[in-house]
Amino acid sequence: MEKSSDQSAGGGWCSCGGGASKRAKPNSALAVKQNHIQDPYSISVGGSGLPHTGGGLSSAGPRIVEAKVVLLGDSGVGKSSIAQRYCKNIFSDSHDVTIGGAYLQQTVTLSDGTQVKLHIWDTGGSERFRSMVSLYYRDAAAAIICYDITDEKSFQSVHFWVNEMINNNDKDDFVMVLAGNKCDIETSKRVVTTQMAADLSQKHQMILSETSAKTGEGIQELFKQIAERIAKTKK
Ligand SMILES: Nc1nc2c(ncn2[C@@H]2O[C@H](COP(=O)(O)OP(=O)(O)OP(=O)(O)O)[C@@H](O)[C@H]2O)c(=O)[nH]1
Ligand SMILES: [Mg+2]
Repeated sequence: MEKSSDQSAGGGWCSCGGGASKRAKPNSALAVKQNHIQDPYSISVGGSGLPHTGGGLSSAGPRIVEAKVVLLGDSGVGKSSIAQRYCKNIFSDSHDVTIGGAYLQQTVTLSDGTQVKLHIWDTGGSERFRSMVSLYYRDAAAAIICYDITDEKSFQSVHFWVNEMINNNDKDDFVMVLAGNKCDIETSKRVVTTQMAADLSQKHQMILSETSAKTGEGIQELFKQIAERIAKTKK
């Protein structure tokens, strides 16, 4: 794996007001029945936080919030690369297909001292894993729905992943983020414009972000924004 020290905290972030608003669950034929395989929720901590007083720091120590975050999207859009960049600051040019899901963890410290411990589930986007992926977003506090800005099909699939999340998540106040990845690739290859993404994110009340797992652009901001939203929701 190629090691990189590049962790740009550049642009790429655009919050379109989405987030943890309550969502109605539409009827969808796309909902997938859950299989009886290892339930990732039994190993991960769900969306619940620990007892706290509302402030970030108190005599009892910092407020600690724990939350489950799931990465969704078609195969090859860069979900694992985003997770690896964020948690390990590494990037690989190879596509190692994720089978089922992979777990990573990272803690974000907010400006008021609150520590948000993110339990990150990176899921496999390949069609053959779809039936098991629903296990990973059950009770997630946030979903990062990824597409590749050079691949229109992956953008069209966002509807599928949004419906999956809405129909299979037990909560109705989760945060949804739309992440357009691979924004380092030359402009002539881009097929999904920022405007197209902004329209879609507004429709589904999602936070919008453009990222590059390769350069690190937008990655830190993406997770920080999620942590802030989750911390706010749990007050
Ligand atoms: N240029 C560029 N390539 C990227 C970026 N992110 C990922 N890639 C490449 O895209 C390919 C797929 O990346 P993965 O992270 O494995 O994709 P994935 O979404 O996890 O795929 P599945 O596990 O099959 O669902 C790899 O060859 C990565 O190197 C990026 O930001 N920019
Ligand atoms: Mg993967």
